[in-house]
Amino acid sequence: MKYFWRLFPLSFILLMSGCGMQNLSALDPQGPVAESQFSLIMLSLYIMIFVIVVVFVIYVIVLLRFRERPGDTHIPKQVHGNRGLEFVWTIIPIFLLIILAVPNVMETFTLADVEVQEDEDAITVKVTGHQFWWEFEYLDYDVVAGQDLYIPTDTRVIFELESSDVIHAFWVPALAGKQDNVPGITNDLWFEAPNEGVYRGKCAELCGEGHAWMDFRVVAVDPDTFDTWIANMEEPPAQVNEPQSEVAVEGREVFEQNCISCHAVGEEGGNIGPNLTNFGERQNIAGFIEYGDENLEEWLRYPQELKPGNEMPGFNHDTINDEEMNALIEYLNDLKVLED
Ligand code: HEC
Ligand SMILES: [Cu+2]
Repeated sequence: MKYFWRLFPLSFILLMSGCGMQNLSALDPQGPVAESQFSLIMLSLYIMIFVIVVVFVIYVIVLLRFRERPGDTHIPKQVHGNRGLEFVWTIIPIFLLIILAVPNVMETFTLADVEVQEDEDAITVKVTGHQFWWEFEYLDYDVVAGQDLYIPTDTRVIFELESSDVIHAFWVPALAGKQDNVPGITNDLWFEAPNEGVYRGKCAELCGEGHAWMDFRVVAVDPDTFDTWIANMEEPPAQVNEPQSEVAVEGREVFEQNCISCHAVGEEGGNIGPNLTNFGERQNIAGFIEYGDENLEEWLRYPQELKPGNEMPGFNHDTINDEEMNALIEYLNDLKVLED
């Protein structure tokens, strides 16, 4: 007990900071899907609070009124049962369950019916879960992106969820509930983001060693910016195709020798790892490491220590020396499609 009280403030703070974490909360719903799911959560919560209050009030009354008092030897009258009471405590829960079930079932069917959501402006994105990163293929365009999901605001985005290996789950708490990515099956989901901003997403199904770091970002931008983004991802601007500085040109060579079999930039490259066409605009490396030169070098040299079990090999000093590493990092930093 002593430890409980000592740990209490700590766990409380941890709990609260978890809730307040920017845009990673289902309790701060954005857009129609999250809002309707939130109202269902609140409906269930109110009903549960009502039940708890009623039960506790009756419990306390019974405790106080019917307890044994000193000197009182009276034995209450024995009864076999009470049909009226049993009727009441069967009917009330049935009634509460109906109040809970009707909107829940209706909303579940409405949200699951993705085809109804397909209007002219809707865009479709195929989301493939990989151990331990996310691939976003924009089916209306010729664009594949890794880790950062750019979407236009106030536009319906329909997702086709798939997996290349094990079961993952696509979850952006502020925008919608979670949905599984199952190998061999395509699951649907849709949502809409009313406001510009960054919404954090997570893999919500234990999928292996690196699962806890399988984070991604949803970047909601205004529709014009989105169009520019799409156009520039399809045909990257000069700085991506032809590195500007001498150092970056050297970096591009290092990239072509070591990385291009797994990573694409523009049209060229493999797809074992995330597409890096707009890597310079990430806020995180591999979904969870703060973006920066030192961290990037750390990732390129020791990816297995940072995210155990992921599919990227490390590059030691014999493979890529310090000078080549600096050039490579300069090249990667320049991979931007929205800003110069
Ligand atoms: C065998 C395939 C393979 C090779 C070769 C490879 N990578 Fe990777 N890389 C991956 C995979 C897979 C990931 C995703 C790791 C994860 O997050 O689980 C990744 C992730 C990354 C990331 C983080 C991407 C993001 O969106 O945040 C960067 C940056 C990166 N690699 C750069 C490089 C560079 C530079 C090279 C060459 C020096 C290289 N990689 C070579 C497979 C590879
Ligand atoms: Cu996963």
